[in-house]
Amino acid sequence: MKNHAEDFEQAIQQDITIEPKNWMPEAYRKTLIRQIGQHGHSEIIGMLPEGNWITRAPTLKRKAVLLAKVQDEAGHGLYLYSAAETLGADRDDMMDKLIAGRMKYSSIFNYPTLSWADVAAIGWLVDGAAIVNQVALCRTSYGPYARAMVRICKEESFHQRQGFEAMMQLANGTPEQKQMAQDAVNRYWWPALMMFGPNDDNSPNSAQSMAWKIKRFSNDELRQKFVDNTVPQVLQLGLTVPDEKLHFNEETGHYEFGEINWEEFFAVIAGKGPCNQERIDARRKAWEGGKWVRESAAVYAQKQQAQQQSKKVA
Ligand code: BYC
Repeated sequence: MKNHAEDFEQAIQQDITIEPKNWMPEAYRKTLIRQIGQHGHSEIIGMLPEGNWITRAPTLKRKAVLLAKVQDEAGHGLYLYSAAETLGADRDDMMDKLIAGRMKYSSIFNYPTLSWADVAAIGWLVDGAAIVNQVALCRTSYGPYARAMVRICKEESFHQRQGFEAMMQLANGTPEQKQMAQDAVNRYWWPALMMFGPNDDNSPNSAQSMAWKIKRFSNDELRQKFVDNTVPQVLQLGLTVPDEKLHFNEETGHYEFGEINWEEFFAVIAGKGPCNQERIDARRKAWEGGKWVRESAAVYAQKQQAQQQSKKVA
């Protein structure tokens, strides 16, 4: 009889998804809990910069759309936490680690939303970058993660389109509105590129995650795809990319771009970005403030269970 490790390897080679009840190497489980947990935290923390503009959206329509988008992100966080739980992770423990700075979330959400155009830029650029990464994750080797991604990607594409549409209105509006749109691109372009993680030769987790088919493409491959997709959109809006080195290479068919400020990236993921403290404080406040709700729900569930059991006995 073959051993578990061989069955696991064979499933990976044959693109058969790994399911919660299947045997898996401990390091595979840990890597997934790390990535899915961080991904869930990113969705939840990601509600904050945009949530900041719900009361100040310029029209009722924009407010309704933004409310729905922010609620979608909450839903994504919950699917992802559930997917992590299928691997034996504990939600309270993940939340404690986030608040204590022992679990990461996407660097992008540590930048402030200074104007309405930033909300449009997040929808267009940040959700746009997230889609490029997440479409690849629809084929990730762990079944519950791959299936969560399918629904998430559908919602993210709507987010991306509404962001582009909001940006288009600003770019075609008054000179002040166009300037606001350009300013948002100037501040969000590089952080959006950083979302894909460090360069391949500086990405400690990539080789193993690619071998296990958790990741299907490398950080640099996905970043390039995002740049190639997005530069024509910036040009279509009549805006510019804040990168003097950006140019199209006719031979390769790709845009070549300048060097990312890696010092800034590593400072942000080490907790030293412009809004890290504010984001964690907001999560801590929500987590502590919601304690009585979680406790009441648990007591209610226990009572319901006890009542059902006593009915069965009777
Ligand atoms: N930010 O070896 P590497 C959204 C960390 S939310 C922070 O390449 P890996 C949305 C990395 O974790 C979408 N940390 O790692 C929500 C690792 O540290 P640890 C969020 C980063 O895992 C609301 C170290 O750097 N998407 O769409 O192989 C509103 C070395 O990196 C970042 C996801 O979470 C970063 N940008 O690859 C709007 C996608 N980059 O853990 C929109 C799922 C790297 O060893 N995640 N690090 O301490 C992934 O695909 C992969 O985890 C990454 C990194 C490509 C991000």
